[in-house]
Amino acid sequence: MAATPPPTSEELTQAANAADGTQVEGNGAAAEEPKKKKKKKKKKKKGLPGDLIGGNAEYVAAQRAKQTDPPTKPVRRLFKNAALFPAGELMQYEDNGVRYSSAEKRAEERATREWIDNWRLGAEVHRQVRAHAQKHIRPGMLLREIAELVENTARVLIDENGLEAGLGFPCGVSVNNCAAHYTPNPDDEDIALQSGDVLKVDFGVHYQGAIVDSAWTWCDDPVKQPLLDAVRAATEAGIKAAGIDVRLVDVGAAIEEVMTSYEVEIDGEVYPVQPVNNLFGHSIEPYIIHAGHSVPIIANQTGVTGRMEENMTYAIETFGSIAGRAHVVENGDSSHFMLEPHARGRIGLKSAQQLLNFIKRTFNTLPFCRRWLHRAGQTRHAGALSYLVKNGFISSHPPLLDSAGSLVAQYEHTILLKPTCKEVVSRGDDY
Ligand code: HZT
Ligand code: MN
Ligand code: MN
Repeated sequence: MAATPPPTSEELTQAANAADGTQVEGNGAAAEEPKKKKKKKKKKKKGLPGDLIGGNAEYVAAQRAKQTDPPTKPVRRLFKNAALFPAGELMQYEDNGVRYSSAEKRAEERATREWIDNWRLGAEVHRQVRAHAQKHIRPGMLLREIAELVENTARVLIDENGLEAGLGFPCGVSVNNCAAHYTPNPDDEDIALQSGDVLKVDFGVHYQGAIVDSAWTWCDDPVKQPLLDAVRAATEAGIKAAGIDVRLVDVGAAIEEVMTSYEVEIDGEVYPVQPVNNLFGHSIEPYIIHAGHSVPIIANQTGVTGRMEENMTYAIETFGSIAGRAHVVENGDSSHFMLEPHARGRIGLKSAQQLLNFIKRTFNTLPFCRRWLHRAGQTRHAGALSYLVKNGFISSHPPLLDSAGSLVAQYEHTILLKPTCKEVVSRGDDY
């Protein structure tokens, strides 16, 4: 067999977003310029990844240019049809292109095409929302304002519609030694972002249950930039290591190796960057943010067995810590809550039964926060909610804190292990 060099990730993505007559036929690009050349040639290019790919790069740029500033247009309506939603970054598996050029695998992928489009739409919304947030976040803003800026923009761009389309989970705005799962509660004291803070913005959007979960770290202090660089590089290493049949422990090892190759010098003190040893990435299933498989971020995580699987979606997220224990504990009032779908039994409190009914109708199994209950008119939910948590109908997810004085950074992407190639669906030009 001729040894054709396998395409690089960049070539793959370019191929996917390349101007290609087969991709834009009878759709957006054609709509852009009225048909001058009628039926030029109806060649079915047997290109890779064939008909599985998103719209071409020029078309995508042109549709993005139609968004307003601030963004107000639902992203879905910027694109002529779902097949033209932009692809994420396509990465070949480490198999010398066997899956990539397999007709059987391409056929399997075609069967999941609609799901891939759902993720691509959520990802494009995520990119546009975070670009807007990144332009506006500055010291002095309240964490509540940041979370609401993100969530309000995301609601509009995903064209929120009941459980069909909406937010995937509350926008986390966790600062410094808080690694994750802080979002303001309705009655929380206001906290302003300060210069030098290490802020993790972690939010999700979903379309028909396909949740895009992605996060970045904001910090305006250049001295701490190596911490952010370390975690971003570690997340990239995890993405690169990920693949069908790859052992989860090997993903953790790749992440730890890269993360620990960095150090940060602050005031003459040198701090090694350490992965937080009890945080994980996770598999994602429709309407389920944590579907049961955990992706370690250290080499020798206890209890981790098993491999990544074909057609599964994973959130690859890493957390790096300096000047602390690199270990988080649950601390403080919860802001993140989720229905326990299998909980059974009698509810002996009428207000709790009513709140549970509301939660099932409104969020189903998607995580929610107290601010979202409040804005939906459930302003006096505190007693009923704590009853539901105490009795196992609702799980609570408190803020996750490393030791006082530590600084934690996070980067996260959602990736699809498609039959022919992996897609870093939430990839943007920012991270
Ligand atoms: C749980 C509850 C929520 C999932 C990860 C995560 C934000 O830490 C196994 C691995 C929202 C998300 C989650 F309300 N968590 N990603 N983005 N949080 S997790 C987890 O609980 S369980 C990771
Ligand atoms: Mn997340
Ligand atoms: Mn996650």
